Amino acid sequence: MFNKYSLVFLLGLSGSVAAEGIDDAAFNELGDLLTVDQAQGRFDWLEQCYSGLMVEIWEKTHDATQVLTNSEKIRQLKELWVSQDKITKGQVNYLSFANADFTNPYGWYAGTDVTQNCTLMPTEYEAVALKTTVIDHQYCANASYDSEWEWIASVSMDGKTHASNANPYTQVSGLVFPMRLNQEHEMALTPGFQIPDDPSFLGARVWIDWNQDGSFSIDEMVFSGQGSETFNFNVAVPSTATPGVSMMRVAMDAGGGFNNACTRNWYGEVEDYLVTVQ
Ligand SMILES: [Ca+2]
Repeated sequence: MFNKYSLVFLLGLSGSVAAEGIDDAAFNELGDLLTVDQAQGRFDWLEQCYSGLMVEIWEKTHDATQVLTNSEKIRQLKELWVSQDKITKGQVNYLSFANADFTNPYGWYAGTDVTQNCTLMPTEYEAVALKTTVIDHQYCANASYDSEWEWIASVSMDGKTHASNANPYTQVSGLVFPMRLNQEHEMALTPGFQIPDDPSFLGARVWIDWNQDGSFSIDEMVFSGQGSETFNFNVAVPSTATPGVSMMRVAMDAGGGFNNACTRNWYGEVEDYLVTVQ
């Protein structure tokens, strides 16, 4: 199913199970599918927050008798996983963390941007996989000019929910919505308001890159609505959709919003999610 989604090796930091024992379902459950940008951010975040762990990984995967500085060891890992060549090909490697049985009971994910605060990894977690990015194109940037008064509070599909605070733009990692060809999926978008007693009227839109060409075309807009309350609707996956991992963009804009997924929103939020189509 995930042809570009390979488990290159298990780091075996505390005797992990063999790679063959991990099926696609477990992968999907683990989530943590990153874009190229996020994978680069993951490396930089780990270098900043967990440099000791990175050195440990170098020592477990190299001839540890070599005398090198820690920064050189980390540089070598970067050259292996995040080289310019890999960035160009859209196939950057990144570490994913979970406990030894590949579950993520705390819902903890390593950062995906060096500006994110360091967070404490649950003690029983370890680096369980070196993954390869699955989205090999960059989508057009979008964000709101102002997310102070209105924002996207939550996005749900088939009961799986991502809730968040106000931001102009969020690339959501650590959660993937599974979709199936020719099937309908129930979605709910809930707006957040600075003054809940006086909610704004806003436009909400959703696009999914069904053909995985890296752009959200107008016929890939799967929802458009206006209101002040939760938007409930179904999305049908077209039979022509390309199976694999793709991107879904959600936008809410009290300025009304735009059918063009790349036009910058005024008052609200834009969120991008990964979906898998099977
Ligand atoms: Ca497209």
